[in-house]
Amino acid sequence: MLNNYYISRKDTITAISTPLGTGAISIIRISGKKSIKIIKKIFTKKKIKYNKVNIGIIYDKKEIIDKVIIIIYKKPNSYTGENLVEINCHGSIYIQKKIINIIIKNGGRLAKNGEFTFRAFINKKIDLLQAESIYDLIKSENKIYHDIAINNLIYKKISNNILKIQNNILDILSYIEIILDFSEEDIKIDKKKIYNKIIYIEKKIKILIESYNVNNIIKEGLKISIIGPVNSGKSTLMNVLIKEDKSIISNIPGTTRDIVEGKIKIYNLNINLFDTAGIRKTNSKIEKIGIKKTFKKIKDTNIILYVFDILKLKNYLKFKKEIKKLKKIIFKKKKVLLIANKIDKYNIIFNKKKIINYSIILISAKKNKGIKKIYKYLYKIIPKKEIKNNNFINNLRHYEELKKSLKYIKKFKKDYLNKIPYEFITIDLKLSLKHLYYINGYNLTYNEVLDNIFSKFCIGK
Ligand SMILES: Nc1nc2c(ncn2[C@@H]2O[C@H](COP(=O)(O)OP(=O)(O)OP(=O)(O)O)[C@@H](O)[C@H]2O)c(=O)[nH]1
Ligand SMILES: [Mg+2]
Repeated sequence: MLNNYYISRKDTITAISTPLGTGAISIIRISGKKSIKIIKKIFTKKKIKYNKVNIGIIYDKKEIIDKVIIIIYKKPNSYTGENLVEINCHGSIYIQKKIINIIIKNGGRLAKNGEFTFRAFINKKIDLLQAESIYDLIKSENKIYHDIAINNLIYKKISNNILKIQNNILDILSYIEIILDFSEEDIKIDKKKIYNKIIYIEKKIKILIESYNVNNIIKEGLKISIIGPVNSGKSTLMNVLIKEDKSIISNIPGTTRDIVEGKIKIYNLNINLFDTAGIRKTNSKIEKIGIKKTFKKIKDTNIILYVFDILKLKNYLKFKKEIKKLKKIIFKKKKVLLIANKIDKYNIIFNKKKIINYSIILISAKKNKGIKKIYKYLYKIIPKKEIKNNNFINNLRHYEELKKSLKYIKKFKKDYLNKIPYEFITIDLKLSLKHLYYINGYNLTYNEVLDNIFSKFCIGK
């Protein structure tokens, strides 16, 4: 149901902006046209200075309610972009409620959830991404979440990216408009210029979409599955990596059944390792369950460490075929590192660095040889730059909108290359733009999306 923030945006709103309860002080806000008039009615001081601290008494008719400090921010230089009053009163619940009641009696209305921030957005003080990051900031409980919110709110990293893409789409649209206004003979159409812009837009959107992964990695840690045939040394490797004797090791094939978890840190990033049941055909009911668990786990991981006996490389062509098959049924699009284990046991020379696009390294888990190469590989694939700059999409809603935007850009590109007349294909360009507007809120008419976003906030924000 719509909260109708938009319809009632001319009202003067008020709310307690600090948590409701007893505290040393409490802050009450009033925003809107009548806010200054209301405060003048209930506050003793005749001469109130703007943007300065004013100390005085709040009265209800003749009854003294509290000695307070008020600050008046004149529009547009306030949080909401409207005339805004902040009352710092003592934090008794009685005082807080009383002051709110007096304000309402004098023409204010109780604000709805997030209505102050909604006004900031509608008055163009902040864009939608910033509004959402204010919510994230309030909710942030640790440094990571705090940093992400600050980056969107203060540095506007994602906002700026989105804006750039939008401007490029607008460029193409206006160029096409000119083309349509004139006949083709009258102007020289720079087809290359349009095409380059399309490619640029597509690339930029794709980068943003992919960056959503970084968000998951930072929040949930990097998930790595150690998989491979039975007895290949997966559990041995796991224990070496976590420097702990956690997973049971034995020369009996099919030792590991339940998934064993271990944690390490690389580049200050949490890495969750999962030692899994070796994959083979088996009649054991329990082992079968273990193998099923392995397959399920793989789906949920970012990286696969595929451990196998180096002996397998003796018959390279056969092994390559095996990997091809694994790629099709298990690896799919995941990042995979091939790990040939037990170099201490078998003397096999192998010089290739890759097998069908997968990096391969040679180690001995038992003798702790070559383990550094695994760390090196992991370090290399961690998106360090994005993590360092906190430059990534962290909101599922934005991610979904970007995917929609990309879909239309792709469609436009295809039709453009197929020389379908401009007047028929600009619609896709406009749709692509529309979904980007849904992210930063530009040119957005009031709708349920906005309602959902702001109603998540608490009252008083
Ligand atoms: N020589 C040698 N033996 C190893 C090496 N790594 C593991 N092994 C031995 O290989 C056997 C199997 O090791 P595990 O780590 O249990 O192998 P796994 O892949 O976890 O086996 P499952 O859990 O049964 O699938 C054990 O006897 C290990 O000591 C290695 O680098 N060199
Ligand atoms: Mg094992």
